[in-house]
Amino acid sequence: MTDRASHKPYDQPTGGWGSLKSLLKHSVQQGAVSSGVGLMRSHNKTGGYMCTSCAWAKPGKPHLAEFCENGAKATFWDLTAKRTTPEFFAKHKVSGLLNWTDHDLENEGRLTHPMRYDPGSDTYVAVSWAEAFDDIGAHLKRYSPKDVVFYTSGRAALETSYMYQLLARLYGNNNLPDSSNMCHETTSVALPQSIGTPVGTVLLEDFQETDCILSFGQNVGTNSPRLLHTLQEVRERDVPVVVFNPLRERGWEAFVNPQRPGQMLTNKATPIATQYYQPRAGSDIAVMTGMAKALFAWDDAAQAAGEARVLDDKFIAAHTHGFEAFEAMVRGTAWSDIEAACGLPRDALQAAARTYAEAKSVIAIYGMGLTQHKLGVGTVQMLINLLLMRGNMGRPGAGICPVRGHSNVQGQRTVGIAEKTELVPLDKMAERYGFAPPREDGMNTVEACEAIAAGKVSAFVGLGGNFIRAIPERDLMERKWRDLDLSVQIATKLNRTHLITARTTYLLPTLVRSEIDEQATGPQIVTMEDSTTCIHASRGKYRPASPHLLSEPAIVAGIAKAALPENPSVPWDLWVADYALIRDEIEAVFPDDFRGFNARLDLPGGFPRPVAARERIWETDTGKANFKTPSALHASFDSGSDPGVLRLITLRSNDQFNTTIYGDADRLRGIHHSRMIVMMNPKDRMRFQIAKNELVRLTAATDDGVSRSVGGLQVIDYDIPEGTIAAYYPECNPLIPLWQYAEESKTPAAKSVPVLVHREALMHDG
Ligand SMILES: Nc1nc2c(c(=O)[nH]1)N[C@H]1C(S)=C(S)[C@@H](COP(=O)(O)OP(=O)(O)OC[C@H]3O[C@@H](n4cnc5c(=O)[nH]c(N)nc54)[C@H](O)[C@@H]3O)O[C@H]1N2
Ligand SMILES: Nc1nc2c(c(=O)[nH]1)N[C@H]1C(S)=C(S)[C@@H](COP(=O)(O)OP(=O)(O)OC[C@H]3O[C@@H](n4cnc5c(=O)[nH]c(N)nc54)[C@H](O)[C@@H]3O)O[C@H]1N2
Ligand SMILES: [Mo]
Repeated sequence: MTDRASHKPYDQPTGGWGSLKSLLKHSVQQGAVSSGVGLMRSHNKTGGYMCTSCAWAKPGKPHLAEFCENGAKATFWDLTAKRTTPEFFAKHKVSGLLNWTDHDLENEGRLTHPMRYDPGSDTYVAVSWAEAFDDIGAHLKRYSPKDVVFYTSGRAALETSYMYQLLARLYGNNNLPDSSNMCHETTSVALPQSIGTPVGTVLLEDFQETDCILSFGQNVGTNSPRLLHTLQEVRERDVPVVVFNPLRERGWEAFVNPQRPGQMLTNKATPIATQYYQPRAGSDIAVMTGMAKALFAWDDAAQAAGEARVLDDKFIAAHTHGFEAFEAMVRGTAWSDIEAACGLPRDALQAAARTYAEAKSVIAIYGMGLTQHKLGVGTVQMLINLLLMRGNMGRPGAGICPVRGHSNVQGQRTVGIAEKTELVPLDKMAERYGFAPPREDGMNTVEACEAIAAGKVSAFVGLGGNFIRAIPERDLMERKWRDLDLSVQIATKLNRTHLITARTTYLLPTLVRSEIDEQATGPQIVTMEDSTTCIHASRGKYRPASPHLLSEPAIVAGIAKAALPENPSVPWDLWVADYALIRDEIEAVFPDDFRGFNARLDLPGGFPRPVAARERIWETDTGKANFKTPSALHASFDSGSDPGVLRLITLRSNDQFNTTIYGDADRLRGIHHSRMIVMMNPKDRMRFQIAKNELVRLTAATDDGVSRSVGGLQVIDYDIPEGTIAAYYPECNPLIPLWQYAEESKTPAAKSVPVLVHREALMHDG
């Protein structure tokens, strides 16, 4: 990779030829065993495998190609011809590999053998599975159970996840942090308080009936491109789409569907957003307060004139609680404060509110732009308030639609991966497996980091993911990680977490979802839950990357058998031989969600779990849908009135899946050749007397005595509000203090991090 970035705003649509070109490039570079044709046959199709990229819904009547550029990229990288073998590890000392980039590490291809770190030679050496399990088991037996952490990244299937949470509980803790702790945990905390469900209420068919879509803080073109198929259909019915995002994300602007030959030939894009607003980072509560204020004013006028109400007063009276306090807050907030907080003028917010008020049924979509803030929970609840004002909950074409990240992140929670005991049917598990489950809440991701930093964790088992790259406070965490006694990493590709070794470190390679999972009773099926609560079966189609790989259920069982006393009610080997038996266990423990599980696996479009709020049944403390009044207009950490403090958004490029970096092209933002950039409004750049493309260093604007900094960032003039800047995750994670997380959900506040900017030239000059 070259180190200087180029930037030329991208004027092409999302999808279209640009996406086909990129897809082809990755197919060739990875020499993948799959091809476009293979993808068309099996990808996201009933009888095929489910995409490992995002969690967006898979329709019952799939398109000819039910995949997108980024799903295809993820699959080509999974099915790559490249291999990271014992010979590779023999050639490369781990301390040397620490200088490699994220891209270069994973670009070595699939791991092939179980490996153990050998401190003497500073290399990984191959071990047998039996040896690995025996030693891991012997280690685990030595620790106090509360000192071990069982992390999951959101890819593992429902079957694996169920076994994994049972392993943790039989071992003696609820320490089950999940990637969702860094992601939609805010949703999982906010929605139950407001509407009594931890998940979204919208099904794919609601998009056919909706009259308006509001979108906040989600980058559809990159992170859930298949949703664009749905949005295109929505736009063809002339339904307005109102977008709030500090950046003008290309996916929300223009889309050419690669599956429509006519559209490909003319390259005439479907415009997606009908209104696009660019608020400051962290200011969505102010935006929504402004919209609500407009609704109240129009409702007053309508009542005075004896016309139809703007608010759904009948719904509010019959179904909600807390309206008066919410109304008082909105009416009591001055327009000038709202405008100052979000940087948008009153008439812009009124125009957005007008579109909302004129639509009968409205869907609100959101992503990390709302969840990863100090007041993320309050922000999501404010969005619910807006929907409740007009009864947009629990009827067709309306509701809340959090767009989840990892392909089974939502499902893992459903089957018991949770550190909070109140979310898990422990009594049922106690009875079924004849044991006394630990009753104390376990650690989430931030708490696990705190405990590791405090030297209180003995062992960390990671079921997928790249923990150290994904979390905040990287410098401290990399140092403290070395004090762990044991690190066990179940993975498909080499990443930096594997290179920060503990006293004993194992790297256990596993299958990817598109590979055939052959067990004693034949090829196995696994299942996952999409963003809209629908459960799908997935069958691998390709030969495993190496004969030495084990499936995730087999690895979990291997560790469990070595670490735990025998328990006849938990027949690990039988479960691994036939995953249908695990599904029976899931059904027995979660009967409402999984009734008839094995029989309903292949329902086209998946089978939806019941969500009470869809029926206007509110499983909340009040038995009603709760209006929740936000505590402030701005959701980020207070940076005072110092104009030198900027709010940094850390986000994804179009060429990465989280910490897996496919390349350095962020095509949809027109940024190429380097990820070490910071997007800045030219007015800010000039205010700080920074030259175009100059290199700068960012430091966290904190006064806790810790210095947090990232240098070598090239400033790029960008269409972004003044005072807000943006740069890539994971490069900028060292800037995020561990204590800057969302209140209540503890989701790290990765959007609107308060930072200072320094010119590198000046720093060198002295
Ligand atoms: N190809 C690909 N697909 C992915 C992923 C990937 O890395 N690559 N990751 C997966 C995962 S785990 C997840 S969680 C999702 C993430 O998908 P997204 O939720 O889209 O997450 P980000 O890329 O972090 O982008 C957040 C968006 O919010 C905007 N934003 C930032 N701050 C604010 C704010 O204060 N207010 C508003 N209104 N907007 C704001 C940013 O400009 C950006 O457009 O995608 C999933 N899908
Ligand atoms: N600053 C900042 N930080 C963030 C975010 C942000 O927006 N900004 N986003 C946060 C979010 S939303 C998330 S979800 C986290 C992501 O955190 P993680 O989920 O921990 O990270 P990933 O990058 O998805 O993990 C990639 C690794 O998973 C392994 N892997 C891939 N497929 C499989 C598989 O099928 N099985 C197994 N066992 N392993 C597999 C590979 O070895 C690969 O290297 O990061 C969070 N961190
Ligand atoms: Mo995520």
